[in-house]
Amino acid sequence: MSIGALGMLVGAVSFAYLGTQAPQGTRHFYAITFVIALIAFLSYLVMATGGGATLVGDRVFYYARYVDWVFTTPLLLLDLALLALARPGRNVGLIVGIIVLDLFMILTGLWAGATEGAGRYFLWFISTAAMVALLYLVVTRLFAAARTQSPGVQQVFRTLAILTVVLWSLYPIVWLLGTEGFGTVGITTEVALFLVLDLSAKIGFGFLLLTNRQALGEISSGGAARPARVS
Ligand code: RET
Repeated sequence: MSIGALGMLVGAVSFAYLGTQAPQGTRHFYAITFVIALIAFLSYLVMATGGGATLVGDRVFYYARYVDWVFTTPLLLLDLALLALARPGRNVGLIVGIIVLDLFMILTGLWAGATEGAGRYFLWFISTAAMVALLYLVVTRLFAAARTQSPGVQQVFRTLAILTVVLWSLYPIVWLLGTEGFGTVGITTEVALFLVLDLSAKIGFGFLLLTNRQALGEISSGGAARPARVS
């Protein structure tokens, strides 16, 4: 957990620094991604110091993860949506829809993790169904919208969206294998796996986005080929 806290801190500080050199009109990407890393840092710090966990039956349940995820996953999706949509204001319905599915996924996941009996697998299934629906929206609607953006933006969007689909799909699998699920792997392995996923999905994602000055520069110069309107 202290490795997680350190990794997130390095990310947050780097994103804040990169933000001081943000191309005009792209500051919001730096701000959102900085806040993601900061929230994750605080969550890992709490867990590293022995907090954010409780006993469910005879297993230790780290609810601090879910507090982190409930704030950071909508922000990650917002980064993706703002990248894909040339006119986010015209697609508020789509953005809200994706975020509502995401919150539903995290909250039913939290409920599953806090449940002792076999009913937790049903909640896991509901949560995973919401994840599939939200990733489907990302792959269909956001990909379509991104096609109207400049080549650099399209490229970085595609990379980040694929990274998101792949990494996010691994979370329910780790959950099932770990102590909340079948207990195939112990708590140490579970913590390590979530750590790698969290660092890749937040800090890896952030670096790929924020160091791509060419794509961000195209946004700042209004480089969209055609304003997107998907509905
Ligand atoms: C849970 C368990 C129940 C089923 C599903 C889950 C999905 C979690 C996801 C988390 C993503 C977190 C990220 C964090 C920050 O980087 C809650 C594990 C579907 C997709 C990306």
